[in-house]
Amino acid sequence: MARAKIALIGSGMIGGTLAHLIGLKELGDVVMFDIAEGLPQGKALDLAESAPVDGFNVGFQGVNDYADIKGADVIIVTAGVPRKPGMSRDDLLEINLKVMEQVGAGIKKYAPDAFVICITNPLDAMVWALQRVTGMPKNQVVGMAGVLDGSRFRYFLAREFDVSVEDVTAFVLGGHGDTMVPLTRYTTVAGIPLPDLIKMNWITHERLNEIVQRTRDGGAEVVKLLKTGSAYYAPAASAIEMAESYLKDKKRVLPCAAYLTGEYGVKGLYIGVPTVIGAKGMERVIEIDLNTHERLDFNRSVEAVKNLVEACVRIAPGLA
Ligand code: A3D
Repeated sequence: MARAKIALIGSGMIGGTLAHLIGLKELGDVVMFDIAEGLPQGKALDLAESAPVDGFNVGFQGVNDYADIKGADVIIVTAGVPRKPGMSRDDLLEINLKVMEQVGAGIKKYAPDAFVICITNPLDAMVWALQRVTGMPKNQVVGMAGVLDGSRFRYFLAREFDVSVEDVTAFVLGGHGDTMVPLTRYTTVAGIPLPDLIKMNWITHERLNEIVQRTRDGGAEVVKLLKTGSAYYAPAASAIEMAESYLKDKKRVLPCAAYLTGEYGVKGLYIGVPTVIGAKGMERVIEIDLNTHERLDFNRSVEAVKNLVEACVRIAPGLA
């Protein structure tokens, strides 16, 4: 059976990490695309030279021509610019929207049957623009954010409780911005929800609120430390989890930015919600019950995404 073909559009910090993880997990052959000449070729060669040591059989190709992504099964998009200290994700909108128009045109022409995972920020607006430009089925184009935000929340909680990260499950919904919604009621340690852990005196409300806020600021915390760019190990690992669920038809229940057609009372926007990812792409949106407080937070987050999409339409009216 032929190996899967995975195209990475953008071969920067996340792109390079994605390629390395794909090699180590032998998920498929990798085509690394970038507008910078030599960058994808150099990274592809370097990664290929690590294969004999790590013992994996995966091809790496670095390219500057969209024709080389032809027939890709999965495409992960990180093309664009990341944040610098002091910038919000939304500050990247104008420049990255232009990048999405180029990337979308390339995907539409050469790999319209691929499963596309967008990572470029501001995520919920960029994945919306990418779907609009490609015209691809909406279950075939998704955004990665919830797995990463959830992973940050899980890590902070595991540290707090001094338990394995494996036993903490978390739900972070809404847009991937300052208004994201970590749902404490649906976050558990080995199935025990956080409200019960408060009753068991594992944590106070106040401390939990601090961890929720640290989760919301998780991306900015890394940006501030790095000074030159944003996080890439955890974002890459998160997108790989989604790609693997698609390629192996695992039907993992993963939060992702999915196109909503009335679920959660939202129509025509990409918003972070729990989904099932399998061989048919984003196969199902899972609609969970939100209480009044959670619903208010979620709606506030939806409003922020709506404003970003409206800003996209002002810049590129053709996308409406
Ligand atoms: P970086 O290392 O700068 O890589 C981006 C790459 O895109 C560079 O190699 C550029 O040459 C390339 N590029 C720029 N314009 C184009 C173009 N028109 N066509 C093709 N390639 C182009 O950034 P990074 O890998 O650290 O981050 C990539 C994106 O992911 C940024 O927008 C980040 O904000 C975003 N990001 C999102 C998350 C989420 O959770 C959603 C997390 C972290 C970063």
